Amino acid sequence: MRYAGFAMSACAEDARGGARKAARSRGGLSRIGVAIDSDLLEKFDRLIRSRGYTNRSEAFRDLIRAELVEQAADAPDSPVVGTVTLVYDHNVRLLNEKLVDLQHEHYHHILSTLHVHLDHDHCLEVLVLRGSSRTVRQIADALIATKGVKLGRLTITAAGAIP
Ligand code: NI
Repeated sequence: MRYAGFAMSACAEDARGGARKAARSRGGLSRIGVAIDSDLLEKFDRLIRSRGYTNRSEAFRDLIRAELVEQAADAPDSPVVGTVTLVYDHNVRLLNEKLVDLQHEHYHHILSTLHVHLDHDHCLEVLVLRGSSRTVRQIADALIATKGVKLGRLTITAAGAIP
């Protein structure tokens, strides 16, 4: 076991003003110490370095936030914002019409759409949806499952305050 030194890095970072996100939170900044296996810590350091983090505290806070948002979005009635990315072949008969019909059925949940003509055959669409977690997932599933849609992905984030 090795002491990971989160408290120290949090202090140093604070002095540089890098912890603005945390400092702005209502509760102020708490400093904690975390005991962690050396092997696990090395893996964690490698992971966060590969993702561009320059200190553990920021990575640690972002991981906690992501878990909290994910847990909140698991509840079907939670208000969420979802981003749906679709790639489809616009030559597939009636596909465009089907996707547009689906979107108009749920127009009050669709905040914005972006259409990019990827190449001669393929279109990329990005939709931003807002609603309950259940509704956003249902709309996304219907769009992604439409015949002719080659790739589809939904990313959900909390619609309210991010912790
Ligand atoms: Ni297109």
